[in-house]
Amino acid sequence: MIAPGSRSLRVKFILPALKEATDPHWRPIKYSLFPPLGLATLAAYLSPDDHAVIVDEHVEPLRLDDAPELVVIQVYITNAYRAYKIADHYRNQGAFVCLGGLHVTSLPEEAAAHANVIFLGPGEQTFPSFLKDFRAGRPERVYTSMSGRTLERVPPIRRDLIRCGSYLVPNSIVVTRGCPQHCDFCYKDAFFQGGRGFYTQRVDDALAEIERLPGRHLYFLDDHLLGDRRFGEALFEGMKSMSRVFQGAATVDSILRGDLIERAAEAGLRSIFVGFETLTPDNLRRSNKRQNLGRDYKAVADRLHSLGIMINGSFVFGMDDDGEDVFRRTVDWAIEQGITTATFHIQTPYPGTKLHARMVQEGRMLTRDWNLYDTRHVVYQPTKLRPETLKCGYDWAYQEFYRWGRIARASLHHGTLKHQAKHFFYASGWKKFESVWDFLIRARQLTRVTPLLEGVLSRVTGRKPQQARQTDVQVLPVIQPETTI
Ligand code: B12
Ligand code: SF4
Repeated sequence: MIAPGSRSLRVKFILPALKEATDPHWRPIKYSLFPPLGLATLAAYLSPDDHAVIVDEHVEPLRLDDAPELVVIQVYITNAYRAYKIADHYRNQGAFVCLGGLHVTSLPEEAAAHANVIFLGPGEQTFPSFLKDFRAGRPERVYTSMSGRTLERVPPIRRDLIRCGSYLVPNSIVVTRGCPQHCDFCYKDAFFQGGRGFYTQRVDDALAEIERLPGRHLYFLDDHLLGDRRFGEALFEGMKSMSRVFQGAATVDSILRGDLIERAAEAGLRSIFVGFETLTPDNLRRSNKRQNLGRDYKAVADRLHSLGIMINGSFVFGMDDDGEDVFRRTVDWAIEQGITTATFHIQTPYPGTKLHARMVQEGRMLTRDWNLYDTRHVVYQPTKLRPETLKCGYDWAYQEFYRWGRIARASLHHGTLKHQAKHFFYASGWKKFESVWDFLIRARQLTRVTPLLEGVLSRVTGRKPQQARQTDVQVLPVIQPETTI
C-alpha cells in the first residue's frame, strides 16, 4: 500500500459533489463556474513522473472501478457524507486515502474515521511534507498547518489537470489566503488557527500566474482582494498594461478607504462581491463584523458604480436582531442602490466558528445533518423569527430580487443607457436563462460564453447615478449598438 523510495505514484484527486448539486432542482451553472483550484494547487507538489488526475464530480461522473494508490479528497461541509463514502470505497480497495479541506479542519475526528491521513488548514506546507513521508514509507495520521505558512516559492498550479472547457470561469485565481478580519460566522479563524490568517503571494509570482492565463477575463476567488493595501497597489499597477477584465471580493471598509478601489478599476475590476451581510448595526456588533460598523453602505454602492464596477451584494438573514421585516427591507435597499446581483444566505453556524460555539452554548442548534448546512436551510433556532418564516422569507427574497420588474428597476439606478443595459443583461443572464446554461453545459460549450462575458464586463463611464423613478419600473432599457450581447 505504501509507496517506497521514489517510484512514481498514481494519484487521484477528487472534489465530491456538494449535496445541493445532486438535487434535481439544482442550478448546474452554479457548480460549473470554478474549477477545483485547491486540488490543482496540491497536485503541483507531485513529481513530474507521478501520474495524476483530478475529478470534479460537479462536471463529470466519478468512476470507482480504478485502482489509484493515493486518493486525495477535498471535503466541504455539504459534500462530507459523499466524501466519506468515496473514501471508504477506496480504502476497501487498498488505496491510501487523504482527506482535507474546511470540514476536515472543523471536525477532524469525524473525518479521521474515513481516512488514512487527515490535513488541517491550508495544504501548501503540509501536503509536500506528507508526500515526502509517504514516499519514505512513514506517513503520519494528522498533518496540521501551523507556523511558517507562506505562498512564496509555491509551484505553479497544475491547470493542465483541469478540464477547462467544463467551466464558465476557467481563469479563476487566488493570490492571497485568508482574510485580515474576524467575523464570528466565518470559517476563517478556525481554518487558519495556529498560524498566519492572512498572507499574500509575491506580486511578481501573482503577475506571472496571470500572464499564463489565456483570454482577458479573470475571477479572483480571494476572500478579500483589497485586504493588503501595498500588495493590492503593486498588483493593480502591474495589471494595468495587461488589458484584463476581472471580478473579485472585498469588504465594505476597504472600498471606502483610500484609492485602492480606483486602482483596481483602472486595472480592470468590473464586478465585486461585497459582504454587506446586514443593514442592522446590532447584528454587525454581535457577529464581530466591525469593519462594516458605522460605514455608509450607500456610499459604497455609489463609489463602485461611479467607477463602473457592478456589485454582487452578500446578505445574511436570521441574525439575532432580524424580525419579519428584514427580507423586504433588504431587498428594497438592494434594488434602490442598483445592486446588480445579490447572494442571500440563511445564517449558518458552521462547526468550528465562534457563532457555532455560541449557538451550542445557548442550546439553539436544531440539526447536525451536514447536508442542510448549505445556507438555504435553517439549522438553528433564530430569536425573532420562526424557522419556517426564515426559510420562506429567504426564498421570497431571491424570487423578489430577480423578478423582471425588479431587475429593470435596479438597472435604472444607473446614469447611462450602457450602464443600465450592462446591469440588466448581467443580472437576468445569471438568473433567468437556466435552460440556456443547461444546454451549454451539456453541449460542453461553456467557453463560448467567455467573449460575451468579457463584453458585458467592458468598462462603462461612471456618470453620477440617478434615482430610479417608480413609474420607470416596467420600462426595459434600450440596448445601445456597442453593447456586445
Ligand atoms: C469557489 C468557491 C465555491 C465554488 C466551489 C467550487 C470549487 N471548485 O471548489 C461554489 C460556487 C460551488 C461554492 C459554493 C458555495 N460556497 Co464557496 N467558495 C468558493 C471560494 C470563493 C474559493 C474556493 C477556492 O478555490 N479557494 C482557493 C483554494 C486554493 O483553496 P481551497 O479550495 O480551500 O484549498 C486549500 C485548502 O482548503 C487545502 N485543502 C483542501 N482540500 C484538501 C485536501 C487535502 C487532502 C489537503 C492536504 C489539503 C486540502 O489545501 C488547499 C490549498 O491550500 C471560497 C473562498 C475561498 N477564498 O477559499 C468559498 C467558500 C469555500 N464557500 C463558502 C460557502 C459558504 C459556499 C456556499 C454555502 C454559498 C452558498 N450559499 O451558495 C456554497 C455551497 C458550498 C457548500 N455546500 O459547502 C464558504 C465556506 C464556509 C464553510 N465553513 O464551509 C467559503 C470559505 C467562503 C467564505 N469566506 O465564507 N463555493
Ligand atoms: S470579511 Fe469575509 S472573509 Fe473576512 S472574516 Fe469576515 S466574512 Fe470572513
